[in-house]
Amino acid sequence: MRIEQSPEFQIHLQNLRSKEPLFLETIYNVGNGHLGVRDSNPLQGNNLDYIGSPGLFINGFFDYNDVSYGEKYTGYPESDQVINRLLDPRYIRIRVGNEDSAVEHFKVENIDKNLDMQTGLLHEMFSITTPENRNFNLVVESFASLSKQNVYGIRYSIIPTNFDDDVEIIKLHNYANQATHQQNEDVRVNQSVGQMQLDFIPDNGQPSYLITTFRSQQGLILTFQANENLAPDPKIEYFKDENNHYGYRSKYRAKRGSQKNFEFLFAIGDIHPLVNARVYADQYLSALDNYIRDTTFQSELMASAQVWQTFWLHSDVKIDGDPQIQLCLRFNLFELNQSAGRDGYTSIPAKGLTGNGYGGHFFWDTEMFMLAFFSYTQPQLAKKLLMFRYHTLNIAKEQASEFGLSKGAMYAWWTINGYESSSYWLAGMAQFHINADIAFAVEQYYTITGDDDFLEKYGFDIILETARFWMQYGNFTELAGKRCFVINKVTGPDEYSALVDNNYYTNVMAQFNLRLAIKYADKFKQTDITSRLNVSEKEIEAMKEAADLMYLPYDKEKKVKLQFQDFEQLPPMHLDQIDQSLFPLLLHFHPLMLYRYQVNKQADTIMADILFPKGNTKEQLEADYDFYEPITTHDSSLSKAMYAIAASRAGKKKQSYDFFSQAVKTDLLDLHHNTQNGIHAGSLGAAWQGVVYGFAGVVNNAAHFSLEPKLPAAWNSISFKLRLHHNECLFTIYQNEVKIELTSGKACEVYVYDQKVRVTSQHPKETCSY
Ligand code: IFM
Repeated sequence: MRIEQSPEFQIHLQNLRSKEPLFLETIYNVGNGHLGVRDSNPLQGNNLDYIGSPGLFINGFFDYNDVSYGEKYTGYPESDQVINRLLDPRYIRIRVGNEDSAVEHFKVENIDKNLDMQTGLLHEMFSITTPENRNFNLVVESFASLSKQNVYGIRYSIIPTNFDDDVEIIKLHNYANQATHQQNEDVRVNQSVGQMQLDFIPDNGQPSYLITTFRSQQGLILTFQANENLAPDPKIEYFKDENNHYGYRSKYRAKRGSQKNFEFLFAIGDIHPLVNARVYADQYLSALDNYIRDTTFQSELMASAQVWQTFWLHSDVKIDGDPQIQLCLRFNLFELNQSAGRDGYTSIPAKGLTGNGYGGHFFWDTEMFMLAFFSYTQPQLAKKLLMFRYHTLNIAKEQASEFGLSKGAMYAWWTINGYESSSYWLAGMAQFHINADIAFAVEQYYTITGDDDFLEKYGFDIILETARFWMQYGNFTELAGKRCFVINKVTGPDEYSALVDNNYYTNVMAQFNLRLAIKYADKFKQTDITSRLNVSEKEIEAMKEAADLMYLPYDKEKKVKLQFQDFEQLPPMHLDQIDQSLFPLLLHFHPLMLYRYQVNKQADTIMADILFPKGNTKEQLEADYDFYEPITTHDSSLSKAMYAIAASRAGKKKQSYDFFSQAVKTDLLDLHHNTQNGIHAGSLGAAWQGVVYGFAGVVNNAAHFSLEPKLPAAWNSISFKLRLHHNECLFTIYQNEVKIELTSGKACEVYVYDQKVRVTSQHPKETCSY
C-alpha cells in the first residue's frame, strides 16, 4: 500500500533553528493513546551534556511522590501521582572513528522535520558534527502504531558527508528514569518524578526489560528487535556489555555519501501489578514479542497508516478558505487521537502523552472538552474513555465515604488511578463539578449513540452515584424567604475564585445530573437495575425536589447570571491596567489577590450558557457574554474556544472568529508559551467544538438535532461527519446553504434552523438554504 502524501496533512515547520527546541519536542511527538514519545535529540539519552526534555510516557504508568504540607489536615492526599518519564526509545549512540557521541559532545542540528498526519510517520533529518569536524546526516523515521498499540518503530539512516571512516552504532537502553534539564518555576509543570527500576531479562535473543515502579508497584515489559535482514553486511549483532546490559550494535566502514539504515521495532507492554509483572515476566514477554516478530518497520507503518486513514475518513474537518486554520485544526484532531487511552482503564492526560505538565493527570478536560469529538466520530473510543470513569466508580464511592458522606460517589479532580491527588484542594478537589461533568458526558454519549447496553450496565450507575453526591453535599435551606437547594463551598471551573457558595455552573450541572438520575430511575423502574442500585421512590422524590429548587444566583439589576452567590460584591479587576508581562496572572499574584476580585481565568458561567441553550434567550446570552468577557483573562487554554461558541451564538461574528482562531492555534503557534511542557489536550478538543457547536451551531438534545450555522465571512465552507445512533452524516456548510449526505445507516432527521431535513438510504443527499 502506498499513501500519497498530501501537503495539507504535513506539519513541516520552517526555520527550525529559530524555534525553541523543547517546543519542537512536543509538536513532533508521536503517540497512540498507550504510549507517547517526545521528539528529541536522538544522541541525548541520559547524557545531560545535551539539553532536552525527552522521554517515553505510558498512559497510566505512574509513581507516587510524598506531598509535604505546612499543616496537614484530615483527608489531605498523602501523595501525588505523577506520570513516569521513561527511557527515550529514540536514543542511539554513534561512534565515528575514535569519537563517541556518549562521551564527546556532537553538535546536533535539526535540518528538517516533517510529521505526516495521514500516516503518523515522523521524518527528520539532523546534521551532526563531531568535535573533530566529521559531519554526517542522520535521518530518523519513527511512528507509534495505531494498529498494534504496543508497537513503536524507529529507523535510522546514516550518511557521512565529509569522511570515510569506521562507524559504529549501539542501540542499548540501560536506564529507566529519563533525565531532563527541566527546571521550571511554573506551578503547572510537575517537578516531581517517579522512580523506576530497570532489570534486563537475560538470554532472550533481543534486549528485553522489566520496568517497575517503587511506590505504585506497577510493572511492564519492554523489548525491541533489530531488523537483521536490513543490515546484513556487517550484521547487526545482539550483545552483552561488561555490565550485563543487552543491546544491538553494528560496526562498518562508512563512505562519504553512502547511506546505511538500521531499523528497530519496540514492543512496549501493558501495565501490570508489580508482583504479576515479576512472576509472569517470561509469559508477558513472549506474548509481547509476537507483536514485533516476523514483521518489519515498513509493514507495521503501513498497517498503522491504514488506521489513520480510517480515522480521517470519519473525523476530518475540512475548512475551505483558511489554510492556516485548517492545518492547525487537523493537528489538533491528530493529537487528540494520539492521546486518548483506549483500554478502558486510562483517559486523556491534560497534556496528552507529550510531557509531564500537570503530572500527567486526567481532569474534567476529557469529559467536557474532548469527549464530544470522540462520541460523534469514534464512539467506540468514547466508550472506552467513559469506562475509565466506570472502572474508578468504586474508588469515587470510597472517597465519598471517607470524606464523611453516607452515599454517592466523589470523583477525583486530579488523578491517574482514580484517587484524588490534588494537594492544593482549593482549586483542586473542591472542583466538585467534575461529578456532574462526568454524568453529563455519559448522557451526551448516550444521546449520540443510543448505546442502551452501556447505559444499563455502566452509565446509569455513574449518573445515579454522582446525583447522590449532590444530595449529600448540598442541602435544603431558606434564602430570601424561599426554600432552596444550595451547594456551598465549591470551586467552579474558573480557578481565579475558590470555595464559593452556589457556583452557577456547578448548580446548573448538578441540577442536570439529578434530573438525569430521575429520568433513568423512571426508565429502569421495576427492573433489576434499580433494585441492584437500591433506588427508592423516596430518594428520587428528594432528588426531584432538589433539582426543582436548585438555587441559581442571578443579578436582577444587571440581568446576568451570577458566577456565584455574592459575586456582585467583589470589585472588578481592571485587566486593561495590568502589564502584559504579568499574564497569566496565576504566575504573578497570590491566589487570594485573585479570589477577592471579579476576574476569571476561564469560561465559567458562559459554559453553562453554551451547554444549556434551550430556554436561554439570545438577550440573556448577550448580557452574560458582555459581563464576563471583559473580566476574563483566558489564562486557561480551555477558555477561548468556549467564548468563540458563545460569541457565535450571540451573533458576534468577529469576536467568535478571533477567539476561535486563537484557540485553534494554541499549540502549533505556541500561543500560551508553554507548549514545551506538552500539548493542551482539552484546548484541542474545545477547538473542534468551536467549529461544530460554534460555526455550525449544532445542538443535540436527544429529541432534536439541529444546525444553526454562522460561518465566518472569509470561509467558503466547512464540512465534517457526525455519527448519530447507527447513522453517519456528512454536513457541508456554505454561507447560505447546508448539504447533508447520509454516508451510512438508514435514515436521519435533522433541523437546519427550523427546517426539517430527512435523509434516507434511498435519498441520501439533501440541500437546504438558510
Ligand atoms: O482542567 C483544567 C482547569 O480547568 C484549568 N487548569 C488546568 C486544568 C488541566 O487542563
